[in-house]
Amino acid sequence: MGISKAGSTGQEEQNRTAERDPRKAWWTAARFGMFIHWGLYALPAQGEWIMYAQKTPVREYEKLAQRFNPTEFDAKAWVALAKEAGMRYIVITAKHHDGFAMYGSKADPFNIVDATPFGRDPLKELAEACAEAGIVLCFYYSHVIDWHHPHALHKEHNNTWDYKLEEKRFAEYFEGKAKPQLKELLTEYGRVGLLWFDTAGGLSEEDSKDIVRHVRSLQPDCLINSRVSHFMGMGDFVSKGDNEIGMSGEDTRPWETPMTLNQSWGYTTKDQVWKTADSLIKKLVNVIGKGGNLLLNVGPMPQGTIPELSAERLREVGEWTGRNAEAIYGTDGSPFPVELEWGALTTRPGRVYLHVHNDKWPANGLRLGGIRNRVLRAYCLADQSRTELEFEQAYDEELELHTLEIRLPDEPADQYVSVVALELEGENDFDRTLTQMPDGVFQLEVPHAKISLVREADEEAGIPVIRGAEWTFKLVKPGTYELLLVSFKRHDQAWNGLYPEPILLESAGQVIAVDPREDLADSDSPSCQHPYTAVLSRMGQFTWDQAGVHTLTLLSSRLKDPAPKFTEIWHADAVKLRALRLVRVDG
Ligand code: H79
Repeated sequence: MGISKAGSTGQEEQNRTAERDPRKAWWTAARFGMFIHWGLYALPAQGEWIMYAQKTPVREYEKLAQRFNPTEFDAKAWVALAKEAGMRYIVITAKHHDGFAMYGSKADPFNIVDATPFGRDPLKELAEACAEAGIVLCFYYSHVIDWHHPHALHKEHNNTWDYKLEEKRFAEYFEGKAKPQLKELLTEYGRVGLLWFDTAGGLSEEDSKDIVRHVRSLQPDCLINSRVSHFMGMGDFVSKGDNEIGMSGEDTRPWETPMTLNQSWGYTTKDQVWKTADSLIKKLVNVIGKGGNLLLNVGPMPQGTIPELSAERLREVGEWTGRNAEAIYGTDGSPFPVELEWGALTTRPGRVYLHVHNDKWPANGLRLGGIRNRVLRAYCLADQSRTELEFEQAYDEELELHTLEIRLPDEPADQYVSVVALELEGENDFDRTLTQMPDGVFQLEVPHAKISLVREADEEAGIPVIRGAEWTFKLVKPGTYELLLVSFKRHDQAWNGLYPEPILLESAGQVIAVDPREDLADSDSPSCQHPYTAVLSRMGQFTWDQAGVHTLTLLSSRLKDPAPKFTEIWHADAVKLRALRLVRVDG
């Protein structure tokens, strides 16, 4: 019996090849970084979009600089906190959308050295502190949006209260400010690990390529994120949407999730919705288990310190990353194309690490499919005496199924997430096909389906394009399953109308057509956070009498073009169709 590879294996191969790219190796091994949003906007303390939200005239906004005097800024303390959290790189806003340079720029006097009483260059100080501590320094640079410069032009978010759109000459901004400032950043601060661009809406393909060439000519090893352009495939790695965690197998290139600790980037007194250390660790392992990086944000205060509520969370995360470093840095994501209900999985040659959520701690042992190697030893990483855990391996010839059953200790060994390390004999050998795990729910993720066009859009009639997702999967436990559609819904959207037509499901001669409802909220999903909520819709039931390979198709206009030409991250989708979850109803 064989099983088609459902499109996933090729992508994973490419991921591993990319990780071997020596330019990117430091970054893919680093896994965890600190994002810092700091600028004049820290003073009004309502986030980095305040100038735009309040249409503050440039001359007014500039007055903030006269009051910006972060005398408590201590680069070494920030770098020490990043290090303590287990973060291996820092990305700081050298210039955000407000156009204010947080370093001494000769290209534009609207900068921290020339326009504030502070007069120091925090990026210089950070560069020194980072070099000393072995942290890689990187810069965020808003290359298209600039509300201060009269000629900056974005597709959507422009300063239209001071300047007239029709009088803008983009080249004057691009050649006169953006490129010269990038040159300063790439020539006066030593090695820059990566440049983190944002919101490229409206930037032509030619200008996007020009920026990439510009960066490469100054520091060839400096990595560039995909948001340098809204044309697909540019840069060295994929930035997921803000606070978006990638799905298993979704990206063929290395990727990173930029994420907030609360619900904001720049310092704000309004937002006190903080993620707990528990949920941050679960999100971190969810990301690295899919092969991604996590870039976790802090928004320092106007006097130059990182808010204590942020710092205390990062220190708590750091205790965990310190104990579990072996299961984090330099690892690969899971070879198995499924979300694991109990947590996440990472690997390195000769090792598999099971990141088990303590609140899902399996009392009767943990069962896992797909490891073909003989397991030599199993133990909890947090257990300093490395007490060996009992385990058993089995092989089902008919199903070609390798299973491992581990007897876990009665109590979790670590805080929040406990890592079980497995030592393998020989070279890692995993079954990467889409196969049901022996325990828990089975989720068919959209990136692991073959997507095809079912019906073209009829724009006149207002009918959207319908696509089909076809999964080929190996079912291990035959029986009747409840089918749950997994969607991420944007917080500001009403459910009605998000799915414009019924969803059609078909497998083994069974057909269901249902308008998905907002039946259950999945508040426990580590891969979903504000501004999205995970929603489950009950679609009905299918029965499969036989174990083995089956196919299931899903038809919806919400299935996206698998090879789009553009990304439009500044327009986050109202709803994201993520997966179909199969829950066995008969025990
Ligand atoms: O730097 C952070 C954001 O400021 C930036 N990306 C992260 C890393 C970002 N730029 N644009 N966007 C995010 C999307 C813009 C969303 C908007 Fe709005 C919706 C702009 C206006 C309405 C969010 C809500 C910002 C202001 C109100």
